[in-house]
Parts: sequence; C-alpha cells; structure tokens
Amino acid sequence: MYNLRKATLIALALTTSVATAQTHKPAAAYNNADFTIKAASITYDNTLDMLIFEMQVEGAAGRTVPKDVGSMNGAPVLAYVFPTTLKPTDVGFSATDGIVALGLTSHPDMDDTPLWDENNDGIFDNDGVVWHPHWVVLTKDNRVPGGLSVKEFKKEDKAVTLPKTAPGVPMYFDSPGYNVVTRGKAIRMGVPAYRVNNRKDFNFDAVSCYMEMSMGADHASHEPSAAKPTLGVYAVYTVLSGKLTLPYTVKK
Ligand SMILES: [Ca+2]
Ligand SMILES: [Ca+2]
Repeated sequence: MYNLRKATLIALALTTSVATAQTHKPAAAYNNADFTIKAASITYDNTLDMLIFEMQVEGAAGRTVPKDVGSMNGAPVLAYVFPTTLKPTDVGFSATDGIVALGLTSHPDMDDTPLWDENNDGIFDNDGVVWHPHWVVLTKDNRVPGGLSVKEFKKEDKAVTLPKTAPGVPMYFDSPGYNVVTRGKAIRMGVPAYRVNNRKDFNFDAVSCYMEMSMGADHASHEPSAAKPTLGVYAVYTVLSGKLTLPYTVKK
C-alpha cells in the first residue's frame, strides 16, 4: 500500500509534466519516436540468475542522444527510466523515502562512471554519452517542471550510505555498471539478481524523460533552498502506464 500511495503522489506530478514536454525548449528538441515507449518488461532469467530489463520504442532505442552544451551546469540528460517498488536498501542505499528507479541515461557533458570504461578506449572519464544505468531515488520536487528530482543530501551527513559503485556525489545516485544494449527498437540490460537483493516480486513502470543538471553556486552543499535541484526532470515524453501506477510485474 505504501508504495502505491507514493506512486499516486508522483503520478500527479508526472501527469502534469507530460503536458510540459513541449514547453521546455531543450526538451522539446528531443521529443521524438525514439522516446515513445510502446512496451516494457522485466524478465527473470533462471539460467543466468539475472533480471532482464527491456523497453521497446516506436523509433530506434538509444538513437537520439543529447547534444553537448560544454558545461555541467545546464547539461542535458536523456533517460529511459524504470520506476520500481524496490526499496532503497534493496539496491545498496540506506533507507529513505522516495521512488527507487533505474535510469538508462546518455549525457555527453559529463562522465559519472569512474569505475567503468563503456566505450573501451582505456579512458574512464569520457563515456557519458554511451547509454549506461544509474540507480536513483526520485523525490517530488516543484522546482522543476517535471515535478521530480534525484534526492540529494548534505555531504556532511554520515548517516547516508551509498553503494560502493556510487560516484560519490551527495545524491541517492549509483553507477552500477550493468551493460546496456540497444538493438533496433529495444534497449535492454541484464541485472544480476543479487544486485537487487534477489527481489523478483516488485512492480515497475516505464518512463522516458529529459533531465538537466544544475550546478549553480547555491549547490555547494546541495541545499534544499537551491534554486534548482542538481539533477531534475524537466519533461516527460512517455509514461507507459499513462499515470505512473507501476502496474507491471516481473515475469518469471
Ligand atoms: Ca566512465
Ligand atoms: Ca572510455
């Protein structure tokens, strides 16, 4: 019940933001069939003990990537997101309120996967444009038109635990390194079951969206009083369920 109640709350924000997809100018430029989600699934593969996350789009999955703006401040992030009913503790965060989501992202202005060299050129900080996953905790945030942001905390807060693969920014934000594969209309990723606390009983939804970084001077301590969140949702292109009710379950 708890998760459904939370989902209802953020559904309101997202329903509003679908209407704004055309009004945030940078976001409108990327609103095309490559982000029109037609189907999504998470399937447990017993032979690999993995969960296969998949979205199918109308166009070509992953074909459209953001154009770099030359700065982290204002940097565009495109994402295919699986909001889930997993708990933050299932994916290595300390307990907190919010929606645990796995976002497959591309953002050419920054590399936030210091452990991974996704384009295999021996340089670990130049892969941001290559589609790659992040676990995040999303929280309601009226500072951005999409109504959601990646949850932040004060960097001095020692009570917060992040996964060992997190890049170390004071946000509920991890770079787990699972490989993402695009083939035609599909974008897929395999997640070892142990990386989600062996949970195979959760619900999920599928969302495509435009996010943006904000690195203004008021972000030094990730203060809630900052004008914008560090990483917020500015426009939503598709919510597969329509109202973010997280109706889909893992196939076994
Ligand atoms: Ca990297
Ligand atoms: Ca590289």
